[in-house]
Amino acid sequence: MIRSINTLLVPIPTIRTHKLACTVMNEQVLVLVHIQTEDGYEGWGEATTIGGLSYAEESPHSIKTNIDTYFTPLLLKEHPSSTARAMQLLNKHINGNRFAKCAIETALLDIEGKRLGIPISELLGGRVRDHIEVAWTLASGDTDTDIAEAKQMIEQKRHRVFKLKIGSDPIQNDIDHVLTIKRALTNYRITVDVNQAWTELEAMKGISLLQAGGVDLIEQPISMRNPTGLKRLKEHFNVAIMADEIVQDPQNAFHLAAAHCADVFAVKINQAGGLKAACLIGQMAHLAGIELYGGTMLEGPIGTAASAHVFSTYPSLSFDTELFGPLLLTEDILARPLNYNNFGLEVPTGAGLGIEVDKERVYYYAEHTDLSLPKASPSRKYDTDSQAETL
Ligand code: MUC
Ligand code: MG
Repeated sequence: MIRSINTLLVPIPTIRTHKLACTVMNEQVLVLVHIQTEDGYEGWGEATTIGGLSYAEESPHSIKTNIDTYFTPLLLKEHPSSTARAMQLLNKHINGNRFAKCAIETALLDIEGKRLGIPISELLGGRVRDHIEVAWTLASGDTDTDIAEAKQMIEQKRHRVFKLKIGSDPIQNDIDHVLTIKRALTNYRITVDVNQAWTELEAMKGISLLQAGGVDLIEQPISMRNPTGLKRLKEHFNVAIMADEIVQDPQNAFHLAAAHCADVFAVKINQAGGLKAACLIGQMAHLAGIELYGGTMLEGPIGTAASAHVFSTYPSLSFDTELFGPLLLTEDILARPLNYNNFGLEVPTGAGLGIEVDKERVYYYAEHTDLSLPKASPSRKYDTDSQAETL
């Protein structure tokens, strides 16, 4: 039986400025859920998002408020006897709130795995890989700094796939930036993430230049509200077009997969609404012949470990992952860090998430930081509603 559910906001500075089309980050606010049971088990989950409300519809503050006000009383009143029943209860009584649901499900699966003595990957159907390749995102905002950073990562055998965040500058400047980096790293896979910043017409121009320059993958170039535009781009270009923000819960992913709106799906556990939902999306995409990529909301080690368990079960993961979130942070919250080596991450093998959270440190950070005012300032230069379209 669940005894307590605590939701903690833990702000951690990033190792450098991280610039996306929708926000500029100098810290990441981890949203952590800590569940304890009457019989002495405890589990952890994470619902971290990017840039307050600039990326998704749930913010760190709304996630905490909604868990404390709605999720916790419901779970403590009904006492569901398993993770599956708990999620069914939450889905029946609570609309949306996929990030919050993901954190609760992760913590409950962590407990279930510990109780049974098996890793979460095995509760999700079983892993088919123990090591997953991890891309690094170059987003310092400066081309030379990005090239130096990439070369250092290659030398350290940390990463050999690089994703560039573009979309906040004029298209030609972005293209020059990307192609300069591609020329400096000719033998390495270079991808770009536009985070919805282009119109379809801008995307036609931008992608043709990126394709000609040898870029390997284009992520979410246009609004998430324009699925048929994404399909048109996918059909027009040979370079792989990846859907990210547009891939949300399994039902919406089903429609996207059935309509073949993209070559690749980036799956994120929070965006999907949980670990089982993320597994379902992966299986569905695979059946529809869509390639898979393991995405991140720049979570810390808890969400990253949970994601690794999910991605370890995918029948194929041909575009690898970007589970580098913990490496972007100046502080760790685990007693022993996740094991990054040989250009990737080892999927933890211990019971549950297979990690040990440094509880004292996490509670100390949560209690000693003033988070009364959001720090990120949204800066979208486009209006997603103007391109609205229903699937
Ligand atoms: C996104 O849009 O994919 C992933 C890497 C990164 O730098 O930002 C995230 C979000
Ligand atoms: Mg993306």
